[in-house]
Amino acid sequence: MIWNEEAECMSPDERSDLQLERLQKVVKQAYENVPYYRKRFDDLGIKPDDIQKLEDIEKLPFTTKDDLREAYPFGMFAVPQRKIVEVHTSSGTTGKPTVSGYTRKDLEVWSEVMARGLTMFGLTEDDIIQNTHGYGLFTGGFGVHYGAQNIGATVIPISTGQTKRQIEIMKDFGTTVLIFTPSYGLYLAEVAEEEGVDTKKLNLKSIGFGAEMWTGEMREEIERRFNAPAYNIYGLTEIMGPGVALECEEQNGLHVMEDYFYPEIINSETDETLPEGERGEMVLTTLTREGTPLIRFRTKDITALRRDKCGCGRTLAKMDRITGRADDMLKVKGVALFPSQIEKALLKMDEVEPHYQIIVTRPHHLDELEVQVETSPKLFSDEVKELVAIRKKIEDYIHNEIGIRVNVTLVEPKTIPRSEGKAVRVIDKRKFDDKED
Ligand code: DLL
Repeated sequence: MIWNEEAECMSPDERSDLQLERLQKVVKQAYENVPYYRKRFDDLGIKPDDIQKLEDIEKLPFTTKDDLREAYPFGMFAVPQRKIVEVHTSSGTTGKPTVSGYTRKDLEVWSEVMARGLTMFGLTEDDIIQNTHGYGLFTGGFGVHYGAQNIGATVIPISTGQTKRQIEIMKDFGTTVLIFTPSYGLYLAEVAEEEGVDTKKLNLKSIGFGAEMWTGEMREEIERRFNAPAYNIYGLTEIMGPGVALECEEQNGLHVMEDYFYPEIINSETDETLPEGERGEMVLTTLTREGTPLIRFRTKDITALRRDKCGCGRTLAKMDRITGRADDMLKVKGVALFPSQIEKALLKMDEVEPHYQIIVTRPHHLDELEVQVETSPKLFSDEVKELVAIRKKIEDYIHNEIGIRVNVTLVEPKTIPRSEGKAVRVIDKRKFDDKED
């Protein structure tokens, strides 16, 4: 089934016309109503009228997460605040988050794109969908909720956590569609097994999962454990939340909701736009967003776009699943963090050297973060009692900085490998790129 055949199966020419019309409008709105865009455009000598064809988008400046942080909290709103009916923020726990503001119409678009995606997963009004995404400032909970209700399915807004209860409800309510982040899904399966519940025998017909990177192996494991196909959901707070792109039954790339979000792939070093099929950084422009319209937002997510015919009949371009980042952002337990935040915490302490390495693993399907820190030579000869106290102190400092608890290991002075160029700060053992392994 296709939720909105007219929009999803439109001819490429018709769609380009629609995109251009919407692009011209959104650029004008941003220029007229967001001082940040007016200044950027004026500095570059660009006027909204310069957009005469879709390729003219390349004349426009990029918007970055830092630009949004500077406009914190409401500086990017293109409408008066009374027109904003909901806000969400990015998941970073410290520093200023980025704020996304939604008008009533923006929420309608959100529920439309999510309804399209959930229909791809087979959701109908006869289904019972259990949404384990967090409801709150995180966009996962509400995005899925709006889309599922638009379809008319029965939503169980259980949110994250309470894992045993999730399993009980799944069984008792006869959940048919389950939504989770891949790591939480695998954890859920593990707990179910411990509880003696056979997840293969549940009533599930499909699964939607996203919000973080995963491997082909992880998908196989999820599908095997729950005995249901699992479909990828991509999105980001700044643009909308989940619903920017979703996977159809072909399970081979995600259809980008191009009539609402204009995708480009660029070389993140040279900023050049790349042709179809080449891997690079995804840049997105919101085509109808009223609350916080964004022009050429640099997602830092690495992917490629493809326009070959899809067996499902949709003509929306497809993006490959995300397998890397153009920066060193890590998503650990669903929280975005940068190694620099850990460094900042370490620099506050006299007892340790600023030589550290972050090791991310996923031992029981849940992320674990270990920070190895070199002690100073003096400290290393101290008593164990002292070392334990220091370790606790570092853990507290880091917790304070990034909002999640990590395991700190103190290592001997000069044992963390030095590098000639960029230091290798992060060793991510979760391995997301099957192709490169
Ligand atoms: O994670 C939105 C979302 C919620 C997507 C629920 C899917 C399901 P943020 O917290 O702002 O928003 O994080 C956005 O997460 O730039 C990617 O790096 C990463 N990400 C999101 N979806 C995927 C995915 C939500 N399917 C950032 N695969 C993005 C890989 C993903 N990475």
